[in-house]
Amino acid sequence: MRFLLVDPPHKIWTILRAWVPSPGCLQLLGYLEREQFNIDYMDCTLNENPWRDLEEKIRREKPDVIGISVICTAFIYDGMNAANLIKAVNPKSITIMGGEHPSFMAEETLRDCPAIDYVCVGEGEVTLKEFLRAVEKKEDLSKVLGLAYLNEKGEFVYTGDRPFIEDLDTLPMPAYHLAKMEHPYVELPSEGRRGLVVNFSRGCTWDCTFCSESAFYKRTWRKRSPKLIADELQLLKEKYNRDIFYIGDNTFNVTREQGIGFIEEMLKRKTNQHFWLQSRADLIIRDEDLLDGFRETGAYQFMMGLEYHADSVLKDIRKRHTVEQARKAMELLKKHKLMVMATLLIGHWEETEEDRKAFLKFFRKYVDHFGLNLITPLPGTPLFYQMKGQGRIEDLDYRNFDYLHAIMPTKEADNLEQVNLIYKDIMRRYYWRPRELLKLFSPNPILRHHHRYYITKVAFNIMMHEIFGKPMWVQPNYQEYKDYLVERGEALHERLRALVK
Ligand code: B12
Ligand code: SF4
Repeated sequence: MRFLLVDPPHKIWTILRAWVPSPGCLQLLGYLEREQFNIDYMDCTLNENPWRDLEEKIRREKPDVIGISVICTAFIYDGMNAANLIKAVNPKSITIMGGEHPSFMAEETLRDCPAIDYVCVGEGEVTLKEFLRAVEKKEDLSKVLGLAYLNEKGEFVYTGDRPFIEDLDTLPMPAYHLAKMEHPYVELPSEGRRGLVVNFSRGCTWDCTFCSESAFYKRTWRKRSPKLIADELQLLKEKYNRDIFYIGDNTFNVTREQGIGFIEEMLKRKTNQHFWLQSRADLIIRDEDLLDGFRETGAYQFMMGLEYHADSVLKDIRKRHTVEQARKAMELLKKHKLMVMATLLIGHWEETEEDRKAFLKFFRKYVDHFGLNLITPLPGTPLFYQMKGQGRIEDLDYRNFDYLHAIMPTKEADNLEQVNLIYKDIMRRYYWRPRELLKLFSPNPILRHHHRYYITKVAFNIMMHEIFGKPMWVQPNYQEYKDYLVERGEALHERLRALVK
């Protein structure tokens, strides 16, 4: 039986132009390979003609089962369109979709897109293995935990929660050999050419209301042990020449032991690699004595979800740190010569122009990288249900659920366009300051590189667009599915056209 895992054609992270294989897909593939399945992988984000190439591959190879990975809500329609195309080309291929969004919205996803046969709810490895075995042996799929589907009567069936894998160290190394690691697109240009995104833990023990990660992993946290992390980083250096990483673990040092273990292991290996890690303000304060150690391993930046400058808002979103802690954490990072990347959330209901002035004043003093986001009620999160209940979600086009588009109005800005303008205005006010432009000449090579990249490639492009109407940068190989269908002409019949998202 042949299984193909597809990362469907979707937009890359335009704001930093990060173009990397999905760590989740590579982990799934490594696991299935160890279980000796006949597997294949297609990361459509790297194809020059992604829809055409996907179509040709399905037509040529007719895989028995095709998995579609959707890691962001914003990609759900891309995943659905991939399923539609697959079924149009080979109706016999069984499709199964996985990822956070379809897990949370399994019934909606299945009803919205009949081309998806199954949804894997939750963590994928064991469910997918059991699913593929059951398909192979024609066994009863209702016995496979973690599956959702519509039965012959069209009723929604959920087979029950799949327990989490207890020990992530039992998972094999992600299947980097199946990714196109040498493809020229695969890089993190804002950080450096040989960049990559990796992931060594799952979940988080906090419960911020807007966080889909904590909801998906039910407020639990599991991690790979430092030795295996170091093995993976070393392999990436030696075999793939990768030396700068965005470590995607939402909260890297949930325990001190994890931080200490990482530092000890990486100092032993001396791989001369560089890391952008993520953490929380309270954990940075707790682990102040480890910050020099982190820097010596090659860590250059901590990204923290500092979100806002007012305790009332932090309380409202259950952030469980205070403004004072945020300030202290930023000061400590600076003191230990680590860069501060703050991810921030604006667009709160009560927010006023005065608040935004105070917000900018507070953060611009410390922040090296300004990760401005608009608060987004991601499906599955407490915020989503809360906002839905209050009727505040005004845009239900999931394409826009990327933290960069307004989804909800505020009390003051009662239409979404106004909120979008507020976002752009803050970006402008932050970046076009002499102090920010001076970073272009910073003695810190990583900061200098990042700013040169961001200001010259991204911000300048946006400014030229806004002032002179010059075209914005577009991902050269991204194509809307509907445009592909137009290009491809009459070949697809009406029924399938109607399903296009
Ligand atoms: C890697 C990553 C990226 C990469 C994506 C690369 C790629 N090719 O897809 C980059 C850096 C480009 C990226 C970009 C963005 N990302 Co991102 N990213 C991550 C990150 C750090 C790791 C994901 C991961 O690998 N997790 C580990 C694996 C094991 O988990 P997993 O992917 O969920 O996969 C498991 C299951 O879901 C399931 N599964 C997944 N696929 C499939 C398929 C099948 C068939 C089956 C059976 C099962 C299955 O099994 C897997 C293994 O158990 C997560 C944060 C995190 N720590 O999870 C955020 C995250 C996924 N990103 C997120 C977001 C919002 C974005 C952005 C919109 C930017 C932003 N503002 O933050 C952009 C999207 C760009 C755009 N076009 O709009 C959110 C998504 C929230 C949501 N529900 O939408 C997350 C959760 C971060 C967060 N907490 O906010 N991202
Ligand atoms: S601390 Fe970060 S990862 Fe943890 S629940 Fe809050 S937003 Fe999510």
